[in-house]
Amino acid sequence: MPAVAVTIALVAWITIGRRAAGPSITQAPDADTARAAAGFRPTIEGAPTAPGPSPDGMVWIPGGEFSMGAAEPADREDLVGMQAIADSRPVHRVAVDGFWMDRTEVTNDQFGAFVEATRYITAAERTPRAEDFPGAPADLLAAGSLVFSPPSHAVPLDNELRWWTYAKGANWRQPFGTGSTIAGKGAYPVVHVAYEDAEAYAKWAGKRLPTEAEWEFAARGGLAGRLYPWGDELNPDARQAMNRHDGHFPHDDAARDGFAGVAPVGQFPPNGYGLVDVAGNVWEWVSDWYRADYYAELARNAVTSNPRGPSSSHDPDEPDIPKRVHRGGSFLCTDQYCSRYMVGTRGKGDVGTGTNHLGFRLVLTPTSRTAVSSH
Ligand SMILES: [Ca+2]
Repeated sequence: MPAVAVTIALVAWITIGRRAAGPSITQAPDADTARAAAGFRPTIEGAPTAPGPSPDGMVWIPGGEFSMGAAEPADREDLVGMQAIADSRPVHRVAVDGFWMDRTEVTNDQFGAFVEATRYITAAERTPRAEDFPGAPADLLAAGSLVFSPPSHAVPLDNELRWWTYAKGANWRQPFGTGSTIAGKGAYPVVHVAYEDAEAYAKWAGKRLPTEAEWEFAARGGLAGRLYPWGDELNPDARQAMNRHDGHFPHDDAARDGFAGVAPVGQFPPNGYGLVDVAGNVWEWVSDWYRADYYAELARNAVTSNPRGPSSSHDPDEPDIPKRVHRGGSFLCTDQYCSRYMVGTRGKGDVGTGTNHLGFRLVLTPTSRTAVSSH
């Protein structure tokens, strides 16, 4: 297999994440007892009042102390799933300072303003260099990105390349490849952003990517130990609460949540802090390096204050690929394959790679407030 193809295959595996929990996750009759047994204790919120008016498009996250991570699901049938979210355990106690967070994922309109102001060129728009892929045929060295391209029929779920394609010309402006467009999609989350692209946008905006702990504290919305940002029911009150893959994965998305594929931001109710789409729609970059054993390290502390992630990346499955953490799941997550829209679970990805289900949102700490521009 040519180097580029190998890279694409690896990237696909990384980006999609390994399959997660099983078909149904049930709560014990006494959910509070089950949560306590799993190590969850109540969230203790910090500063409930923001130290000033919230910047446009941001909401105040009070910070405080909370239990971070995911319990082992009660349904043990899917052992692959259990293993896949083992990196979200043990549940451990973390404290974070208060901060503002973007209410939505960064949109195409917002990213477009950044590109217009800076002429920034994203990683997916750059032609791969031959020296980085020795031996690769020249025609494979084309700028592009990974696009979800579902088959027309059911397929075994053991090879992600059955539904991921490296599409030439795919980038944030052309999310499905050469000839596609984001016209009329300004309110959709920007996708096909590598980590460096998200950092470049953050620098321009005077903000930063959240740490993984900040992201989870914010996404939990003040609740403790719940499966989802809104509670424990996948479809509370028989309504869809997020944009996910809703049908038989990967070929049939019934779109009962209203969307097959990515949705404009903010189509579902906000969580307790006013954040939308912290479950589903698109994955979100956070600033922590990924290590599968990081939570075990933190669990040695009674409480860890403002953790910023390990000093380097290490994924035992692919130790040579530097990865940072993804959070929140995407429109491709389903209880049949990757249920990591569950708020305590983690994703991971090669820092150099975006896809059409990966975006980001930013945060701002009060001490950095003066750095915020008027974008
Ligand atoms: Ca959907």
